Amino acid sequence: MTLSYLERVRALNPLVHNITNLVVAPFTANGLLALGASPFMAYAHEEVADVARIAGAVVLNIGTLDEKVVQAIRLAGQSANAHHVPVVLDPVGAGATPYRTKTVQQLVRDLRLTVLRGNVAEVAHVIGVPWSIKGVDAGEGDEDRISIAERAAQQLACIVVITGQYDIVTDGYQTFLISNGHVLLTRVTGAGCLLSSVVGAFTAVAQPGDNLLNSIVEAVAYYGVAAEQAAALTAQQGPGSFQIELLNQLVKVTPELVSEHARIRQIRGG
Ligand code: ATP
Ligand code: TZP
Ligand code: MG
Ligand code: MG
Repeated sequence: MTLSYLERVRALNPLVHNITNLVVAPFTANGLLALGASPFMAYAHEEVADVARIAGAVVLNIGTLDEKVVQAIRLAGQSANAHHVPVVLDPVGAGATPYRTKTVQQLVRDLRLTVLRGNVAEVAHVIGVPWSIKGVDAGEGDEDRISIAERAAQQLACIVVITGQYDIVTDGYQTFLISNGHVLLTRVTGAGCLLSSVVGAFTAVAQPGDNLLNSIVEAVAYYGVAAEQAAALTAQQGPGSFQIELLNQLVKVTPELVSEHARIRQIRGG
């Protein structure tokens, strides 16, 4: 696979509209800037439709939801759908409470998603499969993770990214496993949320005729390679230094380094 979407993001500096949670907003904005995208956090009901319309991608994240945020998400998503702007949904904590599960299941009925990105428990609950979850962190479940990802992608007609020790990227018919990343990512809050926004930036630069699935695979591998580089430089110090170094590496990692270090395996389709 030629890995060139990263260069395109850096060249085009796409505007990424984020409606995200109050835990991760600054880290997400800094991570998008480090990648080479242009983050915009905008929540007011009076403006979200206008922002979504002009954005390269819209990233919707229910991490600290309330009814005002959910309505902002709905308005931004509807505007993005109407104007053919890609939509990424991060269903943070789906399954943790009935309110989160009900809200996210209603959102996926009302909006057309380009990408759904979450941990296995969150994606399972979006499609009504039981899986243990503690707050925003996935627990254990009985079903096969790959099958959950593929079923979710087929049901929602979108690309699904399930992250964890290894990452699954699928459109329901072609499926890739990516085993980059580092366990220190689990010690930094917002590592998953930032990845959702990075994925959003990659969807923003896809042109008609591009292979969107390949671009998402590249986004996930790029992020994992950046984390590996950051961990190699800071493992002795711990998660605080790692978090800062991750931002540095999101700037420094080149497409060539991604190609060299990516561990990508296609396990279905192709
Ligand atoms: P959770 O809340 O369950 O941690 P999340 O939304 O934070 O989910 P993660 O699944 O942690 O998202 O994924 C974020 C990034 O961390 C991804 O790049 C993923 O590959 C990486 N990652 C997660 N767990 C591990 C691990 N054990 N080893 C290596 N990388 C990991
Ligand atoms: N609580 C509500 S949202 C949030 C927390 C801790 C951030 C979750 O971020 P991530 O990327 O899913 O770990
Ligand atoms: Mg995590
Ligand atoms: Mg998450």
